[in-house]
Amino acid sequence: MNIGILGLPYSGKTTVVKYLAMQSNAGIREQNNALYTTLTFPDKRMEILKENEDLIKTTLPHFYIFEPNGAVENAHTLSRIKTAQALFIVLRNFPFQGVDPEPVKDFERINHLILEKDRGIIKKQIETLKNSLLKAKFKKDRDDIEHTITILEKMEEFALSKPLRDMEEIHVHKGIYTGLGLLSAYPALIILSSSESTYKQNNIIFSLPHVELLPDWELEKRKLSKEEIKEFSVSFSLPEEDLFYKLNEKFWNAFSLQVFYTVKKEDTRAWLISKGTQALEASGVIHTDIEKGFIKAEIISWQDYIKAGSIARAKPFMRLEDKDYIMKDGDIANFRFKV
Ligand SMILES: Nc1nc2c(ncn2[C@@H]2O[C@H](COP(=O)(O)OP(=O)(O)O)[C@@H](O)[C@H]2O)c(=O)[nH]1
Ligand SMILES: [Mg+2]
Repeated sequence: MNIGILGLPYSGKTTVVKYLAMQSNAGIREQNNALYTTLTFPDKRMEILKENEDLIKTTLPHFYIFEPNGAVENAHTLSRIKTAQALFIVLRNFPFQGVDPEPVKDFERINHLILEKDRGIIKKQIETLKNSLLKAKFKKDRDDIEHTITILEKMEEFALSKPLRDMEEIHVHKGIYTGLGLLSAYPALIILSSSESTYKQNNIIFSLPHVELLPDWELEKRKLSKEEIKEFSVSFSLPEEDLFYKLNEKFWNAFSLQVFYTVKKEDTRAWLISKGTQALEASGVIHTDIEKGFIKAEIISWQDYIKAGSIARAKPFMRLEDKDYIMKDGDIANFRFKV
């Protein structure tokens, strides 16, 4: 999954990229005028599985993070960020060159820029479609185009006042908004980038989920001794523990994601799916052949696994589920299929 980093210039985006890279023990790459890194989260359930089942190799989901180099409204930035499936919106909450932070105002500015851009894209697309309507020979094609125009007109109106992600049933039109790169529809999480002087100073409310982090401080911390960290933390009322866990807590709900596990000694994996995904689609995340030949899903819920303490002892709790079973977070799955 790709996550694009969006924010005003000097809001701390690159610092966030470095911070996420450090947390995930990943490198940073610069290519095509963008910075790239990989984000992974510690997974307590995987730790438990590893211990209980004596696993040799485990794999967690990777999130590909990229920061296009350029201003939000810049065409390059927008065409690049369009390829993301979700956004981190970085807001400056540290004084920079004598300028006090105004994260709420910055957020409004970003929203405004994105909405304006979205309306422009929609308008242009409606024009294009109206032209092709004149040329379409078959009724079926004309109906399809007219249907899309109706949706776009609704979007255009909605985007006059609110981001498209607030529109009812917007997920149904995912093909449209990702195709056109209508960023106000993309799921987003705010990273409030704070410093020692602003951390937890004000209770800021946003219309999106947000997490307050100390990216610069935590990068600095790596260079300090335990005593220095302690001294600094006390004098500036900063948390001694790393705040990365907060991102982990917010992330999954903000993007409506969860995992299921497939357990094999040599190769145990956590697979990324959206909340509400059915067993059939989940099986296809592993391999399309499994989806094509799907028979049943053998499911052990995470709660049952914990009660039993091992896969072997959890066998009596195993349920056989059909294609339309809605996967639960942490399910341990084995899909029966024919080739
Ligand atoms: N005090 C402080 N400075 C920061 C913080 N994050 C970034 N900076 C500084 O702000 C400037 C811009 O940061 P950068 O990450 O390059 O921002 P970008 O332009 O959004 O990528 C740099 O000089 C950083 O060192 C922070 O949390 N606290
Ligand atoms: Mg940068």
